[in-house]
Amino acid sequence: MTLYDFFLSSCAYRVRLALALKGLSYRQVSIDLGKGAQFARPAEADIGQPQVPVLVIDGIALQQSLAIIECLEERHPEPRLLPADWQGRARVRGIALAIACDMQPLANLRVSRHAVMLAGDEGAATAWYDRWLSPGFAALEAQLSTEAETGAFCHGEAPTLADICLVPMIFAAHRFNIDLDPYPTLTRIDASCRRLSVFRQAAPAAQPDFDPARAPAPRADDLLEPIGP
Ligand SMILES: N[C@@H](CCC(=O)N[C@@H](CS)C(=O)NCC(=O)O)C(=O)O
Repeated sequence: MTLYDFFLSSCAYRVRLALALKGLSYRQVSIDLGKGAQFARPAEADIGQPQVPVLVIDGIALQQSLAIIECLEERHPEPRLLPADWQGRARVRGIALAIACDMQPLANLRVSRHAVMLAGDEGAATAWYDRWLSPGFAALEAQLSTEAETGAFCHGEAPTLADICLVPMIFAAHRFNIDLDPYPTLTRIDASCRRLSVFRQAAPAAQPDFDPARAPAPRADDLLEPIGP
């Protein structure tokens, strides 16, 4: 398998997490979004919109992180990324889609660049991210802090597709200097995930194309020893 990836891409981070949780190895090809490489992807990855991730399996290019992860779940069912019960699957997919459909698209590079262009002010990006991401985090915090299904992770005691979407969205928020203090449940879950070795493996800082000069400063818990296999 080949993953067309970029260390700062939160959507590619989702796919890296799914691959790591399932113990699948792959070849990474970096598409530097900051340098416009998404507009000149190699032919085998040239599918859909000019973006990452693209995962190529047996010569077939797959697009859209959630569709890619569902495909991995079908081909490699264990460990499960979706609960066994339909109610749990609906809840996990609901959390994942709240992030993937209602939050991340508004923080995408081409969208924020357009907002900056219309405002004529580089500083407008921060206000833009805050305007669109904070209400999404607030809604998730209200849900996850009150529902009995929330455990150490978004849904119970093992990571699911919901955590796979949450952790990269919090990474992006940290990068965009969004205040995360109002969301203690989300930051607790994010911290539990990021202590796991398997999450560390997929983290931006562990990628071959990682560039510290373009990455946000590490968080204090990034410096703690990872736990688990
Ligand atoms: N819905 C897509 C979104 C993919 C996406 O937005 N990718 C971003 C990086 S996170 C990208 O490649 N952006 C390039 C650009 O905006 O020019 C998915 O989940 O895969």
